[in-house]
Amino acid sequence: MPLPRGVYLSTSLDLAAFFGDRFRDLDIRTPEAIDDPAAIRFAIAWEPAADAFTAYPGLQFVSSLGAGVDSILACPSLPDIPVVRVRDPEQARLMAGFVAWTLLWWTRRFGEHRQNQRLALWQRLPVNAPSHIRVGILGFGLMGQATARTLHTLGFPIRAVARSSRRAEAIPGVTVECGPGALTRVAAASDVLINLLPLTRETRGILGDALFAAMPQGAILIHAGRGEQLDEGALLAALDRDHLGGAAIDVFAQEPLPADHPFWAHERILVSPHDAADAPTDTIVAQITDQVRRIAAGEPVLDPIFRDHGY
Ligand code: NDP
Ligand code: OXD
Repeated sequence: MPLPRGVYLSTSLDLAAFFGDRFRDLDIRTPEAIDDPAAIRFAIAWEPAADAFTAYPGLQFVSSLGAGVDSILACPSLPDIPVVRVRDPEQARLMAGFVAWTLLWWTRRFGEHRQNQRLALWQRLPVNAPSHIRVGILGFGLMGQATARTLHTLGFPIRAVARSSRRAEAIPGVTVECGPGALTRVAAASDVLINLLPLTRETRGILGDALFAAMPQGAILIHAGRGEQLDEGALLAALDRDHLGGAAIDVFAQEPLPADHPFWAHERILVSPHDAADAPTDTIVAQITDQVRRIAAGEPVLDPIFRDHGY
């Protein structure tokens, strides 16, 4: 018996080209190639258009292309059906590697070494040992916990923030804070602050003047959550008055980052093109195929996100 059919819904990515023939067992098409929209049972979405879901009354679930579901939940035509995401330890390890690399770039002063290399200048620079560099991680889910484990192994003292400590897996030596004031308390005690929060009503714009003012002088920001969480003007101001020491930014309010954006040329901002941790394509294919097999067997999808929480 053929498996249920699906549709690709994205305004920013050519999902059909991205997957090519990787979905060997599934028939998934772009909206233009679908002749019977009522027969479509699932969607793979990434930044869908406002009316993207309207044409498909028989949808049983929607899957994100990755960990974040913010653009799907924000879509006005999203019906009341389960939304699933990719949950992949390998993607989380990619994130942990990205964060570890950027953290070490700043704390081991590689930017200065690069400049010195251009001048053929042999200059040993003093650095702090990991045990003297306090790390704060905003978000202690799949990405945050993998990152905490990696940084803990390197010897950094870590405090993390979650919404509710119930879901937090205990990692020896990592303190998890929740509730009112947790973000500010952790930011105030972080020489390096890492944002790995999902974009929700509560987290939109949280990286702004108030949080930066709470951070210690010279602190570093690593931001790989979502662009809408960062007040870009506030970051520039905090860097330019030397309150913050530097920033590594992977996600932006506008992507691709426009060519005339001030972040590109800023000496103390490390820009990466939203590729901190792409979910491996084989995993996306395997997880979505598994979800489709579940609905074909009359079972509920695995691990839908909590729509009320927004992630
Ligand atoms: P999870 O859902 O596993 O974890 C989210 C974490 O954030 C949880 O610990 C949750 O708390 C916490 N949280 C949510 N809202 C709040 C809040 N208001 N205050 C404090 N804590 C909060 O998500 P992932 O770790 O898998 O991914 C997180 C985000 O990272 C994604 O949504 C995406 O935006 C971004 N991402 C970016 C990538 C990139 O390449 N730049 C790649 C992958 C992800 P609790 O544990 O209590 O639920
Ligand atoms: C994701 C991402 O959410 O890559 O997976 O941003």
